[in-house]
Amino acid sequence: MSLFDAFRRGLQRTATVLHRSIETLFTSTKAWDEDSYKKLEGALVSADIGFPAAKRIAGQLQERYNLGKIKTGADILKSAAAEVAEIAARGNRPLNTAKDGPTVILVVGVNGAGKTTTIGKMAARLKKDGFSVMLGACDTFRAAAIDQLKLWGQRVDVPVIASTHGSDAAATAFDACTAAKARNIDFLIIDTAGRQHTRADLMEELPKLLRVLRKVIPEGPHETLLVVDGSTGTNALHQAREFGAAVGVTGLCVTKLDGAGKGGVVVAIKEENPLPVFFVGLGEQPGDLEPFDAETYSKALFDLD
Ligand SMILES: Nc1nc2c(ncn2[C@@H]2O[C@H](COP(=O)(O)OP(=O)(O)OP(=O)(O)O)[C@@H](O)[C@H]2O)c(=O)[nH]1
Ligand SMILES: [Mg+2]
Repeated sequence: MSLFDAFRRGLQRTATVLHRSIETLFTSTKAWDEDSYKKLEGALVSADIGFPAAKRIAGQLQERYNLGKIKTGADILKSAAAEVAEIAARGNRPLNTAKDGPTVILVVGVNGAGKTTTIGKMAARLKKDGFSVMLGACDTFRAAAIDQLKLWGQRVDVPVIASTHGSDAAATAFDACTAAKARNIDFLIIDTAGRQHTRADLMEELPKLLRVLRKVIPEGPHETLLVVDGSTGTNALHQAREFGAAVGVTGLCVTKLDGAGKGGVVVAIKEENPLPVFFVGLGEQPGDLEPFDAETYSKALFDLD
C-alpha cells in the first residue's frame, strides 16, 4: 500500500465529508454569501484544522471567488487543498543529526499518544536504512513501560538501556548516552513517561533529564520530538505549547492517522507554530511509520486525486 493510500484510508471519513460539503456548497448557482462563508469555515473546522486556519482559508477563498478566480466547487476544493498543503509544509526539514558521535532523539508527549510505539517503528526504519540504533528506557514511571520498550527492542533487534521501575529517569538517560557513545551508536532514541502539563513533578523531570543528558553529549538532544495523537483533535495544540515551554520541542510525530481521527490537527498546530512534522504513524506494526509529506496529506484530507 502506498503512503497516499494509507493516509487516504485513515482520513477517509473526514475527507468524504469535507469533499462533499464543500462541493455541494458551491454547486448551486447562487452567489457566495455570508452563509456560504460560514458553511465553508464550519466544514474546515470540523476537520480539526483549527479555527484560525479555517477562518483564514475561508476568507482567502471568498476573496478569490469574488475576484472571479475560482468558480466551481472543484475549484474551491483545489484551492483549499493548496492552502492546507502550504501550511502543512511549513518548517518541514530533515532530522538534525550529530556531526560526530550518537544522534540523540528525545521523545515526549502526553499519556498514550504513541511515544513508545513510534520509537519502536523509528528504530525499525533507521535500522533498515543501515544505521545502528539504541533505545533508552527513561519512562521509569509507568510500571509496564520498561518491558514494553524492551519488547520493541527485541522485535526490531536493537539494544535497550534500562533501569528499574521507579528509578531516576535522568540517571537512565545518563547511562544510555554513555553506552551509546561507548558503542559508537548512530541513533539513541530516548523514551519518556507520558505526562500531562498539570503534573508539575513530571514536567520538572524533563529539564533535569536534559541537564544530565548534556553532561555526556553536550550538543544533545539533536531533536526533541513531541508525539501527538492525530485522532484527539486540537488538544494537540495545547500539548505543543506546554511541552514546547518545558523542553523546547523541535519537531512532531503525528500518530494514529490510520484510525478514526480527523487528521486536520497538523494544520492547526502549524498555523500557530511551524514545527517540522517528521513522521506519521499509520498503524501498530514496525513498518507503519512514514515520512510526512504535505502534498500527499492535503490531497488525502480533501479526497482529491
Ligand atoms: N492505530 C494506531 N495505533 C497506534 C499508533 N501508535 C500507537 N498506537 C497505539 O496506541 C496505544 C498507545 O501507544 P504507546 O506507544 O504505548 O503510547 P505512549 O505514548 O508510549 O503511552 P504512555 O507511555 O503510557 O504515555 C497502543 O495501543 C499503541 O499500539 C498508530 O499510529 N496507529
Ligand atoms: Mg510509552
